[in-house]
Amino acid sequence: MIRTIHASQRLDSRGHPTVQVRLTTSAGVFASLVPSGASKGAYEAHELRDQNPHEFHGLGVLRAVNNVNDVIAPALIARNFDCSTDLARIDAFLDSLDGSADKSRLGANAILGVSMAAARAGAAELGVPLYEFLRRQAEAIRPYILPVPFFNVVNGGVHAGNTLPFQEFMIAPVAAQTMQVAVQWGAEVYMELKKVVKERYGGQATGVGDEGGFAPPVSEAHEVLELLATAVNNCGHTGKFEFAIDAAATEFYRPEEGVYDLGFKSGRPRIVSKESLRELYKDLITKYPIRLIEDPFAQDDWDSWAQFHEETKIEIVGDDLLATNIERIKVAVEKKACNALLLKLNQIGTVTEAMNAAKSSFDNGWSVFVSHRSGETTDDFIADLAVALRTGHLKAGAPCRGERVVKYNRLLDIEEELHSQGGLTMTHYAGAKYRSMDIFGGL
Ligand code: 2PG
Ligand code: MG
Repeated sequence: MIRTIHASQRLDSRGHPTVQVRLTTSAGVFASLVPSGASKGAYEAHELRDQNPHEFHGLGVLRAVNNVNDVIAPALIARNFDCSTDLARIDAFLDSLDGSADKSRLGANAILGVSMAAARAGAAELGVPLYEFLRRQAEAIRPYILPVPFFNVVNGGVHAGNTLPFQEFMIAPVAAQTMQVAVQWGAEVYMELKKVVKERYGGQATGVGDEGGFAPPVSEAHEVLELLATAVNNCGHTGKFEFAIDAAATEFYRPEEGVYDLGFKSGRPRIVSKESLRELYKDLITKYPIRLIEDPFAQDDWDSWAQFHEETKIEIVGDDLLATNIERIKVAVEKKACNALLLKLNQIGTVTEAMNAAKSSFDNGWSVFVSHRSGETTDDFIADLAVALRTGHLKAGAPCRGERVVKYNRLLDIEEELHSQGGLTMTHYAGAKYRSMDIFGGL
């Protein structure tokens, strides 16, 4: 039974206010911190901000905090839910208490904080780790799968001050055999990349963006991919990594004209047609080991998505396109727009709905890629979530900045814990098979 629920305003990794929740049961106190995006899609659940220009430039979350303390806490406590068995019911109750279609009344940031803390309480009451509690909730099979970490080592788009239009350039150590080796290789390439960036662009270029990746003064994707290839080769890791891009193309789409502006950050337009953008991706895929592209097109440019999907075999991940929303997933399946879901808890607002979005994606033969937000916290919930749902891959930024490495460190803890309990029969690192994993089977 829940005894108390208390929310407070705290800071995220950008120094913006966010919601912290502390939920108490007989098993202890369980906390959560809610993340926040910068390249937000139009179909995401509503993040409630105070809009008071005199505090935090309007970004305060005291209304969301008060909604937890004054509305959610009394109503939820009165229902006598048991966190160990009732997470789905708790989440459904939170959704109905809000009553709006996009959680705009109470705020998805208020609701998610409570949902995550309730899941932690449920795990503690059963005496199991969070990943095991979430696995049971999702009715996922075992063995556990440790996800391939997609390290975002070069930042662009709205996550960095350079003129690079694409938002994220990721490296994935698919040839590693364990999470421990995967993280080591990722960190080695990251350190080497710093040297390469410094040699080419000077020491000032080694500052990092919102997700811990470098943000050198480049504008072209192929320049970045050259840097990545050089760093990987210098480390002796040739052939062991796949590359991935999150273009976050909604940010540079011009819907009135139906074109994309690759110069959107430089003040000098560099207009490309949908066809040229598609050709650019295809060219990059043939030249570099790119196996995943996220948001190659804008959230409403369905035809471009479908055409690109038909023409390439790589993983095409819907982020803004899907917003972790089952209704959007249905449309995307119908239109054959993509073949993978980007799973972000705060896009939908409860743990249960996010898990249902993952299940529906797996049901349709897609893969699922778990994600952090660019405004993150030291909460490591998504590491357990990725293991629980057997998603095979996850992105949590560079192997740098506390709010990023806390997720990778948690995955190392989980691996160590599982190895010490059951050896390799209990757990596998997904490796190159990350796309064929799901809650029902694989490996
Ligand atoms: C994305 C995310 C996380 P943001 O676009 O995938 O990397 O960025 O949280 O800013 O939406
Ligand atoms: Mg994205």
